[in-house]
Amino acid sequence: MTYAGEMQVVYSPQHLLHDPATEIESSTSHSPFEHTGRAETIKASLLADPQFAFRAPSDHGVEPITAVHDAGLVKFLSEAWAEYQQVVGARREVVPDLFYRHELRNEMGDSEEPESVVARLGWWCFETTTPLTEGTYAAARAAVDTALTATDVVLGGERAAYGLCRPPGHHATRDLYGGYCFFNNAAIAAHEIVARTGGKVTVLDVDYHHGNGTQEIFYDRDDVQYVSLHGDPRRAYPYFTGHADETGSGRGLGSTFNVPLPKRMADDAYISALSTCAEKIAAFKPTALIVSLGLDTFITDPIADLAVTTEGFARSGALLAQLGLPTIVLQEGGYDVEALGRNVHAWLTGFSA
Ligand code: OKP
Ligand code: ZN
Repeated sequence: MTYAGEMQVVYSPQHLLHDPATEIESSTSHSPFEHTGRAETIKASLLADPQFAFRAPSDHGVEPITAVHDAGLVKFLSEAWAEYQQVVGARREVVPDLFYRHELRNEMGDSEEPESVVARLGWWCFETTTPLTEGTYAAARAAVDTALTATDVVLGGERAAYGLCRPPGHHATRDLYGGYCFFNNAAIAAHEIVARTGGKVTVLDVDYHHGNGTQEIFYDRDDVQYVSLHGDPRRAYPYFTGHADETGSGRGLGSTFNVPLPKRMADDAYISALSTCAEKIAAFKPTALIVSLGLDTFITDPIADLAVTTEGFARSGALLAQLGLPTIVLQEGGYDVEALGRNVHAWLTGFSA
């Protein structure tokens, strides 16, 4: 049976393979905010509504990933956990001890990728909250396949599709993983659309945290617009990017648009900021829209400080549907797990109504 307004949802149980028990954050080790229960509660919420039709992702191989990321990052993530077990010892989670910073080699030129797995962790990762576990690589590959399968659905003519990506992607840069992200699912999908269709694409990032990775990947390009509204980096992770004066470089000048938001911003002010973003998107005239959907702007999110409600999410979806663009919605953050399924459902239902 099909329903009017039915939306395809791409989901894979492979995300369960990325299952860290601890995260090192705020100088403590605690149970991770980004855990398997997040995707499972979203799955349950959408499965309960016959308007959503589930399908599994198909294998798209590694090439769409290396079109966006350094092949060395992919190779490292595919082998690091196992190598660490041999070289350092049996560990459930693998986390870097040190990070390569260019200033270590001021006046000496850059070094090459080191050999030691300990050193390579610090070469490819930028922070401590993103542990590698035994199944992390398989899960991260499945998240990319999820994004690319949702992309296939929309390129095949559907108005919209939702990819239940986990782990998320928007903090992963061309060369670095971190911020709970390994491969940049949204950037890989955006590049794939440009490569396959020649059309321009917008990535609209509504996660509470600035998508530094997506911004970095497309910063000098004029065929992919990056628009983000997020907690002001003066107080919010990832701190070093997301300021309003970051607008792109070279050919890409003007195709990055950042809207830093103040603490406790609630629905009306948030929707007004979102409609400014919608105007920027309309002016760019993309052929498709990718939404990096983070629900951590929610009023009771444990790691953020905005005050958007479930109703605000429904209004957000409805506002963006008015752009009339083929739209791929990809899951990013959202850590109030009790409300997460309801909030994703509200956003997607608002879009489809
Ligand atoms: C990933 B996504 C703040 C914890 C920060 C990393 C946050 C990654 C967010 N106390 N840890 O953008 O939702
Ligand atoms: Zn986030």
